[in-house]
Amino acid sequence: MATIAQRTVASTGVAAKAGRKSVVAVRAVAQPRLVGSPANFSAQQTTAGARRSVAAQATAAAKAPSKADTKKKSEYELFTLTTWLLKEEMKGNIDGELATVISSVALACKQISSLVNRAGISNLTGLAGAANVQGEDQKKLDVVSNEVFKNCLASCGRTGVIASEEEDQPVAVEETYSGNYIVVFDPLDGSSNIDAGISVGSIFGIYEPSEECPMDAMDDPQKMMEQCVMNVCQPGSRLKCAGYTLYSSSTVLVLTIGNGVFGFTMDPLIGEFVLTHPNVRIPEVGKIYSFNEGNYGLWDDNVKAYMDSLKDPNLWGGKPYSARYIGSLVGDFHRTLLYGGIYGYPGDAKNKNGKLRLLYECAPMSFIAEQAGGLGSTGTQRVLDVDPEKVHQRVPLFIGSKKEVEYLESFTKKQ
Ligand code: AHM
Ligand code: MG
Repeated sequence: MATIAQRTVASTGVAAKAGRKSVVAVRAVAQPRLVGSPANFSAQQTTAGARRSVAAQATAAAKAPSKADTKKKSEYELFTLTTWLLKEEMKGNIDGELATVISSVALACKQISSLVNRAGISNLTGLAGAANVQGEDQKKLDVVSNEVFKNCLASCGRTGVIASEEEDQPVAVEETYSGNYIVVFDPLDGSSNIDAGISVGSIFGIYEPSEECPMDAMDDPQKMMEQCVMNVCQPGSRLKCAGYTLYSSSTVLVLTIGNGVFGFTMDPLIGEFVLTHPNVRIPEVGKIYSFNEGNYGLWDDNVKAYMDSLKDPNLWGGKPYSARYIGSLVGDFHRTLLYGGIYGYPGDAKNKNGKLRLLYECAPMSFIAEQAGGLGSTGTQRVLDVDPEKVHQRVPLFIGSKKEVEYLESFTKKQ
Protein backbone atom coordinates (compact mmCIF):
# COMPACT_ATOMS: atom_id res chain seq x y z
CA MET A 1 0.00 0.00 0.00
CA ALA A 2 1.45 3.38 -0.92
CA THR A 3 0.98 5.63 2.06
CA ILE A 4 1.74 9.22 2.85
CA ALA A 5 3.86 8.07 5.78
CA GLN A 6 5.81 5.77 3.55
CA ARG A 7 6.30 8.50 0.97
CA THR A 8 7.54 10.69 3.79
CA VAL A 9 10.02 8.10 4.84
CA ALA A 10 11.22 7.57 1.32
CA SER A 11 11.61 11.27 0.64
CA THR A 12 13.63 11.89 3.78
CA GLY A 13 15.77 8.88 3.10
CA VAL A 14 14.99 7.28 6.45
CA ALA A 15 13.95 3.71 5.84
CA ALA A 16 11.13 2.73 8.20
CA LYS A 17 12.64 -0.64 9.00
CA ALA A 18 16.13 0.69 9.58
CA GLY A 19 14.88 3.55 11.70
CA ARG A 20 12.73 1.51 14.06
CA LYS A 21 14.62 2.44 17.19
CA SER A 22 14.19 6.15 16.60
CA VAL A 23 10.43 6.10 16.44
CA VAL A 24 8.75 7.36 19.56
CA ALA A 25 6.03 9.72 18.55
CA VAL A 26 5.34 11.93 21.53
CA ARG A 27 2.21 14.00 21.91
CA ALA A 28 2.79 17.56 22.92
CA VAL A 29 0.63 17.73 26.03
CA ALA A 30 -0.72 14.87 28.08
CA GLN A 31 -2.88 15.92 30.99
CA PRO A 32 -3.12 13.40 33.82
CA ARG A 33 -6.73 13.11 34.92
CA LEU A 34 -8.10 13.04 38.43
CA VAL A 35 -9.59 9.77 39.47
CA GLY A 36 -12.31 9.32 42.04
CA SER A 37 -11.96 6.86 44.90
CA PRO A 38 -13.21 3.34 44.25
CA ALA A 39 -16.96 3.17 44.42
CA ASN A 40 -17.45 0.19 46.63
CA PHE A 41 -14.26 -0.40 48.53
CA SER A 42 -13.47 1.83 51.47
CA ALA A 43 -10.51 0.89 53.65
CA GLN A 44 -12.93 -0.87 55.96
CA GLN A 45 -14.31 -2.93 53.13
CA THR A 46 -10.92 -4.43 52.36
CA THR A 47 -11.23 -6.56 55.47
CA ALA A 48 -11.66 -10.30 55.31
CA GLY A 49 -15.40 -9.74 55.85
CA ALA A 50 -15.69 -7.71 52.67
CA ARG A 51 -13.62 -10.27 50.85
CA ARG A 52 -15.99 -12.97 51.96
CA SER A 53 -18.90 -10.91 50.70
CA VAL A 54 -17.27 -10.84 47.25
CA ALA A 55 -16.86 -14.61 47.56
CA ALA A 56 -20.53 -15.01 48.39
CA GLN A 57 -21.50 -13.00 45.34
CA ALA A 58 -19.24 -15.14 43.20
CA THR A 59 -21.53 -18.08 43.73
CA ALA A 60 -24.41 -15.99 42.43
CA ALA A 61 -22.60 -15.09 39.20
CA ALA A 62 -24.74 -13.58 36.48
CA LYS A 63 -26.57 -15.91 34.13
CA ALA A 64 -25.93 -16.30 30.42
CA PRO A 65 -26.62 -13.20 28.30
CA SER A 66 -30.10 -12.71 26.91
CA LYS A 67 -30.82 -14.36 23.57
CA ALA A 68 -34.00 -12.36 22.95
CA ASP A 69 -32.57 -10.52 19.95
CA THR A 70 -31.76 -13.70 18.04
CA LYS A 71 -35.34 -14.94 17.81
CA LYS A 72 -35.71 -16.31 14.32
CA LYS A 73 -38.80 -16.00 12.15
CA SER A 74 -37.75 -19.02 10.16
CA GLU A 75 -35.34 -21.89 10.61
CA TYR A 76 -33.36 -20.54 7.65
CA GLU A 77 -33.10 -16.95 8.83
CA LEU A 78 -29.53 -15.81 9.55
CA PHE A 79 -28.65 -12.78 11.62
CA THR A 80 -25.17 -11.93 10.39
CA LEU A 81 -22.74 -9.14 11.16
CA THR A 82 -23.86 -7.44 7.94
CA THR A 83 -27.51 -7.60 9.03
CA TRP A 84 -26.57 -6.22 12.44
CA LEU A 85 -24.56 -3.34 10.92
CA LEU A 86 -27.43 -2.42 8.61
CA LYS A 87 -29.88 -2.39 11.51
CA GLU A 88 -27.55 -0.25 13.64
CA GLU A 89 -27.20 2.15 10.70
CA MET A 90 -30.99 2.31 10.31
CA LYS A 91 -31.31 3.08 14.03
CA GLY A 92 -28.79 5.92 13.60
CA ASN A 93 -26.24 4.33 15.95
CA ILE A 94 -23.49 4.34 13.30
CA ASP A 95 -23.01 6.00 9.94
CA GLY A 96 -22.51 4.08 6.71
CA GLU A 97 -18.82 4.92 6.68
CA LEU A 98 -18.16 3.41 10.10
CA ALA A 99 -20.18 0.34 9.07
CA THR A 100 -17.92 0.02 6.03
CA VAL A 101 -14.78 0.25 8.18
CA ILE A 102 -16.12 -2.43 10.57
CA SER A 103 -16.95 -4.67 7.60
CA SER A 104 -13.42 -4.30 6.29
CA VAL A 105 -12.01 -5.26 9.72
CA ALA A 106 -14.28 -8.33 9.69
CA LEU A 107 -12.98 -9.24 6.24
CA ALA A 108 -9.38 -8.96 7.47
CA CYS A 109 -10.24 -11.22 10.42
CA LYS A 110 -11.77 -13.86 8.14
CA GLN A 111 -8.61 -13.88 6.07
CA ILE A 112 -6.39 -14.09 9.18
CA SER A 113 -8.55 -16.88 10.59
CA SER A 114 -7.91 -18.91 7.45
CA LEU A 115 -4.16 -18.16 7.58
CA VAL A 116 -3.95 -19.12 11.27
CA ASN A 117 -5.80 -22.38 10.61
CA ARG A 118 -3.45 -23.32 7.80
CA ALA A 119 -0.22 -21.88 9.28
CA GLY A 120 1.43 -25.25 9.85
CA ILE A 121 0.61 -26.42 6.33
CA SER A 122 1.51 -23.21 4.51
CA ASN A 123 4.91 -22.70 6.13
CA LEU A 124 3.63 -19.67 8.06
CA THR A 125 4.92 -20.70 11.48
CA GLY A 126 8.18 -19.38 12.94
CA LEU A 127 9.95 -16.04 12.96
CA ALA A 128 9.94 -13.47 10.18
CA GLY A 129 13.55 -12.57 10.93
CA ALA A 130 12.97 -8.97 12.06
CA ALA A 131 11.96 -7.19 15.25
CA ASN A 132 9.17 -4.63 15.55
CA VAL A 133 9.67 -1.11 16.87
CA GLN A 134 9.24 -2.41 20.41
CA GLY A 135 12.13 -4.81 20.00
CA GLU A 136 9.92 -7.90 19.84
CA ASP A 137 10.73 -10.65 17.34
CA GLN A 138 8.04 -10.68 14.68
CA LYS A 139 6.50 -13.98 13.68
CA LYS A 140 5.79 -14.55 10.00
CA LEU A 141 2.10 -14.37 10.78
CA ASP A 142 2.52 -11.04 12.64
CA VAL A 143 3.85 -9.54 9.42
CA VAL A 144 1.28 -11.17 7.13
CA SER A 145 -1.65 -10.29 9.42
CA ASN A 146 -0.51 -6.68 9.52
CA GLU A 147 -0.49 -6.58 5.71
CA VAL A 148 -3.97 -8.12 5.61
CA PHE A 149 -5.36 -5.49 8.00
CA LYS A 150 -3.70 -2.63 6.11
CA ASN A 151 -4.94 -3.83 2.74
CA CYS A 152 -8.53 -4.31 3.90
CA LEU A 153 -8.62 -0.93 5.65
CA ALA A 154 -7.10 0.90 2.70
CA SER A 155 -9.37 -0.66 0.11
CA CYS A 156 -12.54 0.20 2.03
CA GLY A 157 -11.81 3.87 1.32
CA ARG A 158 -13.06 5.17 4.68
CA THR A 159 -9.90 4.93 6.75
CA GLY A 160 -7.71 8.01 7.13
CA VAL A 161 -4.96 6.78 9.46
CA ILE A 162 -3.93 3.42 10.86
CA ALA A 163 -1.69 2.56 13.80
CA SER A 164 -0.57 -0.97 14.44
CA GLU A 165 1.54 -2.85 16.95
CA GLU A 166 3.65 -3.91 13.98
CA GLU A 167 4.15 -0.43 12.46
CA ASP A 168 6.79 1.97 13.71
CA GLN A 169 4.50 4.96 13.41
CA PRO A 170 0.95 5.81 12.30
CA VAL A 171 0.35 5.51 8.57
CA ALA A 172 -1.86 7.87 6.57
CA VAL A 173 -3.95 6.03 4.00
CA GLU A 174 -3.81 7.63 0.56
CA GLU A 175 -6.81 5.91 -0.92
CA THR A 176 -9.32 7.50 1.45
CA TYR A 177 -12.54 8.45 -0.25
CA SER A 178 -14.44 9.77 2.79
CA GLY A 179 -14.89 9.14 6.47
CA ASN A 180 -11.27 9.38 7.52
CA TYR A 181 -11.72 7.02 10.45
CA ILE A 182 -8.66 6.29 12.58
CA VAL A 183 -8.11 2.57 13.14
CA VAL A 184 -5.70 1.21 15.78
CA PHE A 185 -5.02 -2.51 15.88
CA ASP A 186 -2.91 -5.40 17.02
CA PRO A 187 -3.26 -7.69 14.01
CA LEU A 188 -2.17 -10.88 15.77
CA ASP A 189 -2.03 -10.73 19.53
CA GLY A 190 -0.47 -13.59 21.48
CA SER A 191 1.46 -14.73 18.42
CA SER A 192 4.05 -16.53 20.55
CA ASN A 193 1.33 -19.20 20.85
CA ILE A 194 0.98 -19.70 17.10
CA ASP A 195 3.43 -22.52 16.51
CA ALA A 196 1.71 -24.63 19.19
CA GLY A 197 -1.74 -24.11 17.66
CA ILE A 198 -2.98 -22.23 20.75
CA SER A 199 -5.61 -19.46 20.62
CA VAL A 200 -4.57 -16.06 19.29
CA GLY A 201 -6.58 -13.00 18.30
CA SER A 202 -6.80 -9.59 16.64
CA ILE A 203 -7.75 -6.43 18.58
CA PHE A 204 -8.97 -3.14 17.07
CA GLY A 205 -10.30 0.27 17.99
CA ILE A 206 -11.87 2.96 15.77
CA TYR A 207 -11.80 6.71 16.37
CA GLU A 208 -13.09 9.72 14.49
CA PRO A 209 -10.45 12.29 13.50
CA SER A 210 -9.76 14.55 16.45
CA GLU A 211 -11.63 17.87 16.22
CA GLU A 212 -8.47 19.76 17.11
CA CYS A 213 -6.65 18.05 14.30
CA PRO A 214 -8.71 17.51 11.12
CA MET A 215 -7.17 15.22 8.51
CA ASP A 216 -6.43 17.77 5.80
CA ALA A 217 -4.27 16.88 2.87
CA MET A 218 -0.89 18.49 3.39
CA ASP A 219 2.21 18.92 1.30
CA ASP A 220 4.52 18.96 4.29
CA PRO A 221 5.17 15.31 5.20
CA GLN A 222 6.44 16.16 8.67
CA LYS A 223 3.26 18.11 9.49
CA MET A 224 1.21 15.27 8.07
CA MET A 225 2.97 12.80 10.34
CA GLU A 226 2.38 15.00 13.39
CA GLN A 227 -1.28 15.22 12.45
CA CYS A 228 -1.49 11.43 12.22
CA VAL A 229 0.08 11.02 15.65
CA MET A 230 -2.26 13.58 17.19
CA ASN A 231 -5.25 11.79 15.72
CA VAL A 232 -4.12 8.39 16.90
CA CYS A 233 -3.24 9.49 20.44
CA GLN A 234 -6.80 9.88 21.72
CA PRO A 235 -8.06 8.53 25.05
CA GLY A 236 -10.17 5.36 24.93
CA SER A 237 -13.19 7.33 26.12
CA ARG A 238 -13.43 8.69 22.55
CA LEU A 239 -13.56 5.26 20.87
CA LYS A 240 -16.46 4.89 18.45
CA CYS A 241 -16.02 1.14 18.16
CA ALA A 242 -13.78 -1.53 19.65
CA GLY A 243 -13.56 -5.23 19.12
CA TYR A 244 -11.50 -8.36 18.92
CA THR A 245 -11.56 -11.61 17.01
CA LEU A 246 -10.57 -14.85 18.71
CA TYR A 247 -9.04 -17.56 16.51
CA SER A 248 -9.65 -20.71 18.48
CA SER A 249 -11.85 -23.82 18.28
CA SER A 250 -14.18 -21.34 16.59
CA THR A 251 -13.54 -17.85 15.26
CA VAL A 252 -15.51 -15.29 17.25
CA LEU A 253 -15.72 -11.55 16.61
CA VAL A 254 -16.84 -9.49 19.61
CA LEU A 255 -17.50 -5.77 19.29
CA THR A 256 -19.12 -2.70 20.75
CA ILE A 257 -20.22 0.59 19.22
CA GLY A 258 -21.17 1.92 22.64
CA ASN A 259 -24.56 0.31 23.08
CA GLY A 260 -23.63 -3.06 24.55
CA VAL A 261 -21.44 -5.92 23.41
CA PHE A 262 -22.26 -8.34 20.61
CA GLY A 263 -20.50 -11.55 19.61
CA PHE A 264 -20.53 -13.18 16.16
CA THR A 265 -19.25 -16.67 15.40
CA MET A 266 -17.89 -17.39 11.96
CA ASP A 267 -19.79 -20.05 10.08
CA PRO A 268 -17.05 -21.50 7.86
CA LEU A 269 -19.60 -23.07 5.52
CA ILE A 270 -21.03 -19.72 4.42
CA GLY A 271 -18.03 -17.54 5.37
CA GLU A 272 -20.14 -15.17 7.46
CA PHE A 273 -20.04 -13.97 11.06
CA VAL A 274 -23.38 -14.99 12.61
CA LEU A 275 -24.78 -13.30 15.73
CA THR A 276 -24.41 -15.84 18.55
CA HIS A 277 -23.86 -13.65 21.64
CA PRO A 278 -26.35 -10.76 21.70
CA ASN A 279 -25.91 -8.18 24.44
CA VAL A 280 -23.12 -9.91 26.39
CA ARG A 281 -23.02 -9.06 30.09
CA ILE A 282 -19.94 -9.95 32.11
CA PRO A 283 -20.79 -11.62 35.44
CA GLU A 284 -20.40 -9.06 38.23
CA VAL A 285 -18.10 -11.42 40.14
CA GLY A 286 -16.14 -14.51 39.14
CA LYS A 287 -13.54 -16.56 40.98
CA ILE A 288 -11.01 -17.00 38.18
CA TYR A 289 -7.80 -14.96 37.95
CA SER A 290 -5.58 -14.75 34.91
CA PHE A 291 -2.10 -13.33 35.63
CA ASN A 292 1.41 -14.44 34.64
CA GLU A 293 2.42 -15.44 38.16
CA GLY A 294 5.97 -16.14 37.02
CA ASN A 295 6.44 -12.40 37.53
CA TYR A 296 5.23 -12.51 41.17
CA GLY A 297 8.68 -11.75 42.62
CA LEU A 298 8.84 -8.55 40.51
CA TRP A 299 5.42 -7.19 41.54
CA ASP A 300 4.99 -4.54 44.20
CA ASP A 301 3.76 -5.47 47.68
CA ASN A 302 0.15 -4.41 47.03
CA VAL A 303 -0.23 -6.68 44.00
CA LYS A 304 1.48 -9.50 45.88
CA ALA A 305 -0.88 -9.05 48.85
CA TYR A 306 -3.86 -9.12 46.46
CA MET A 307 -2.63 -12.31 44.79
CA ASP A 308 -1.93 -13.96 48.18
CA SER A 309 -5.48 -13.16 49.27
CA LEU A 310 -7.02 -14.91 46.25
CA LYS A 311 -5.23 -18.11 47.23
CA ASP A 312 -6.19 -18.04 50.91
CA PRO A 313 -9.00 -20.57 51.32
CA ASN A 314 -9.94 -19.01 54.68
CA LEU A 315 -11.06 -15.85 52.93
CA TRP A 316 -13.29 -17.58 50.43
CA GLY A 317 -15.28 -20.14 52.40
CA GLY A 318 -12.66 -22.86 51.90
CA LYS A 319 -12.40 -22.57 48.11
CA PRO A 320 -9.76 -20.19 46.76
CA TYR A 321 -9.82 -18.65 43.29
CA SER A 322 -8.85 -20.73 40.25
CA ALA A 323 -5.93 -19.78 37.99
CA ARG A 324 -6.28 -19.80 34.20
CA TYR A 325 -3.64 -18.26 31.92
CA ILE A 326 -3.27 -18.86 28.20
CA GLY A 327 -0.81 -16.01 27.63
CA SER A 328 -3.03 -14.71 24.86
CA LEU A 329 -4.93 -11.59 25.88
CA VAL A 330 -7.84 -12.19 23.50
CA GLY A 331 -8.35 -15.76 24.73
CA ASP A 332 -7.92 -14.88 28.40
CA PHE A 333 -10.20 -11.85 28.07
CA HIS A 334 -12.88 -13.75 26.14
CA ARG A 335 -13.09 -16.37 28.88
CA THR A 336 -13.23 -13.62 31.51
CA LEU A 337 -16.03 -11.86 29.60
CA LEU A 338 -18.17 -14.99 29.45
CA TYR A 339 -17.35 -16.68 32.79
CA GLY A 340 -16.40 -13.69 34.96
CA GLY A 341 -13.17 -13.09 36.87
CA ILE A 342 -10.17 -10.86 36.31
CA TYR A 343 -7.27 -10.63 33.86
CA GLY A 344 -4.20 -8.72 35.00
CA TYR A 345 -0.87 -7.63 33.62
CA PRO A 346 0.65 -5.44 36.36
CA GLY A 347 3.69 -3.22 36.13
CA ASP A 348 6.74 -4.75 37.77
CA ALA A 349 10.29 -4.00 38.88
CA LYS A 350 11.59 -4.46 35.32
CA ASN A 351 8.70 -2.91 33.39
CA LYS A 352 6.99 -0.18 35.39
CA ASN A 353 4.00 -0.12 33.04
CA GLY A 354 3.76 -3.82 32.36
CA LYS A 355 3.71 -5.23 28.86
CA LEU A 356 0.42 -4.39 27.22
CA ARG A 357 -0.09 -1.41 24.93
CA LEU A 358 -2.68 1.25 25.74
CA LEU A 359 -3.90 2.18 22.27
CA TYR A 360 -4.50 -1.13 20.55
CA GLU A 361 -4.77 -3.57 23.47
CA CYS A 362 -5.84 -2.03 26.79
CA ALA A 363 -8.21 0.74 25.61
CA PRO A 364 -10.29 -1.34 23.13
CA MET A 365 -10.59 -4.21 25.63
CA SER A 366 -11.58 -1.78 28.40
CA PHE A 367 -14.29 -0.23 26.22
CA ILE A 368 -15.70 -3.72 25.65
CA ALA A 369 -15.42 -4.60 29.36
CA GLU A 370 -17.28 -1.43 30.40
CA GLN A 371 -19.96 -1.92 27.76
CA ALA A 372 -20.53 -5.44 29.15
CA GLY A 373 -20.88 -4.09 32.71
CA GLY A 374 -17.27 -4.72 33.80
CA LEU A 375 -14.25 -2.49 34.37
CA GLY A 376 -10.80 -1.84 32.93
CA SER A 377 -8.26 -0.24 35.28
CA THR A 378 -4.55 0.52 35.45
CA GLY A 379 -4.82 -0.19 39.18
CA THR A 380 -5.06 3.52 39.94
CA GLN A 381 -7.07 4.93 37.04
CA ARG A 382 -9.81 4.03 34.56
CA VAL A 383 -7.99 2.86 31.41
CA LEU A 384 -10.36 4.83 29.14
CA ASP A 385 -9.32 8.06 30.87
CA VAL A 386 -5.61 7.65 30.15
CA ASP A 387 -4.45 10.26 27.65
CA PRO A 388 -1.85 8.60 25.41
CA GLU A 389 1.52 10.31 25.22
CA LYS A 390 2.90 8.06 22.53
CA VAL A 391 1.68 5.50 20.06
CA HIS A 392 3.20 2.37 21.61
CA GLN A 393 2.67 3.41 25.23
CA ARG A 394 2.25 0.62 27.79
CA VAL A 395 0.02 0.65 30.86
CA PRO A 396 -0.72 -1.89 33.60
CA LEU A 397 -4.05 -3.59 32.95
CA PHE A 398 -6.62 -5.12 35.31
CA ILE A 399 -9.83 -5.98 33.53
CA GLY A 400 -12.94 -8.05 34.03
CA SER A 401 -15.86 -8.38 36.43
CA LYS A 402 -16.77 -5.13 38.17
CA LYS A 403 -16.47 -6.40 41.74
CA GLU A 404 -13.23 -8.23 41.00
CA VAL A 405 -11.54 -5.14 39.55
CA GLU A 406 -12.81 -3.04 42.46
CA TYR A 407 -11.40 -5.61 44.88
CA LEU A 408 -8.02 -5.44 43.11
CA GLU A 409 -8.13 -1.63 43.30
CA SER A 410 -8.77 -1.84 47.05
CA PHE A 411 -5.12 -3.01 47.22
CA THR A 412 -3.52 -1.04 44.40
CA LYS A 413 -5.04 2.31 45.33
CA LYS A 414 -3.52 2.04 48.82
CA GLN A 415 -0.58 4.39 49.45
P1 AHM B 1 2.03 -9.59 21.84
O1 AHM B 1 1.15 -8.47 21.41
O2 AHM B 1 3.47 -9.35 21.48
O3 AHM B 1 1.54 -10.92 21.38
O4 AHM B 1 2.06 -9.59 23.45
C1 AHM B 1 0.84 -9.51 24.13
C2 AHM B 1 0.58 -10.80 24.82
C3 AHM B 1 -0.80 -10.91 25.35
O5 AHM B 1 -1.64 -11.55 24.43
C4 AHM B 1 -0.63 -11.77 26.55
O6 AHM B 1 -1.64 -11.57 27.48
C5 AHM B 1 0.70 -11.35 27.04
O7 AHM B 1 1.42 -10.86 25.94
C6 AHM B 1 1.47 -12.49 27.61
O8 AHM B 1 2.69 -12.04 28.06
P2 AHM B 1 3.60 -12.97 28.98
O9 AHM B 1 4.16 -14.02 28.08
O10 AHM B 1 4.63 -12.04 29.54
O11 AHM B 1 2.73 -13.55 30.05
MG1 MG C 1 -0.46 -7.68 21.33
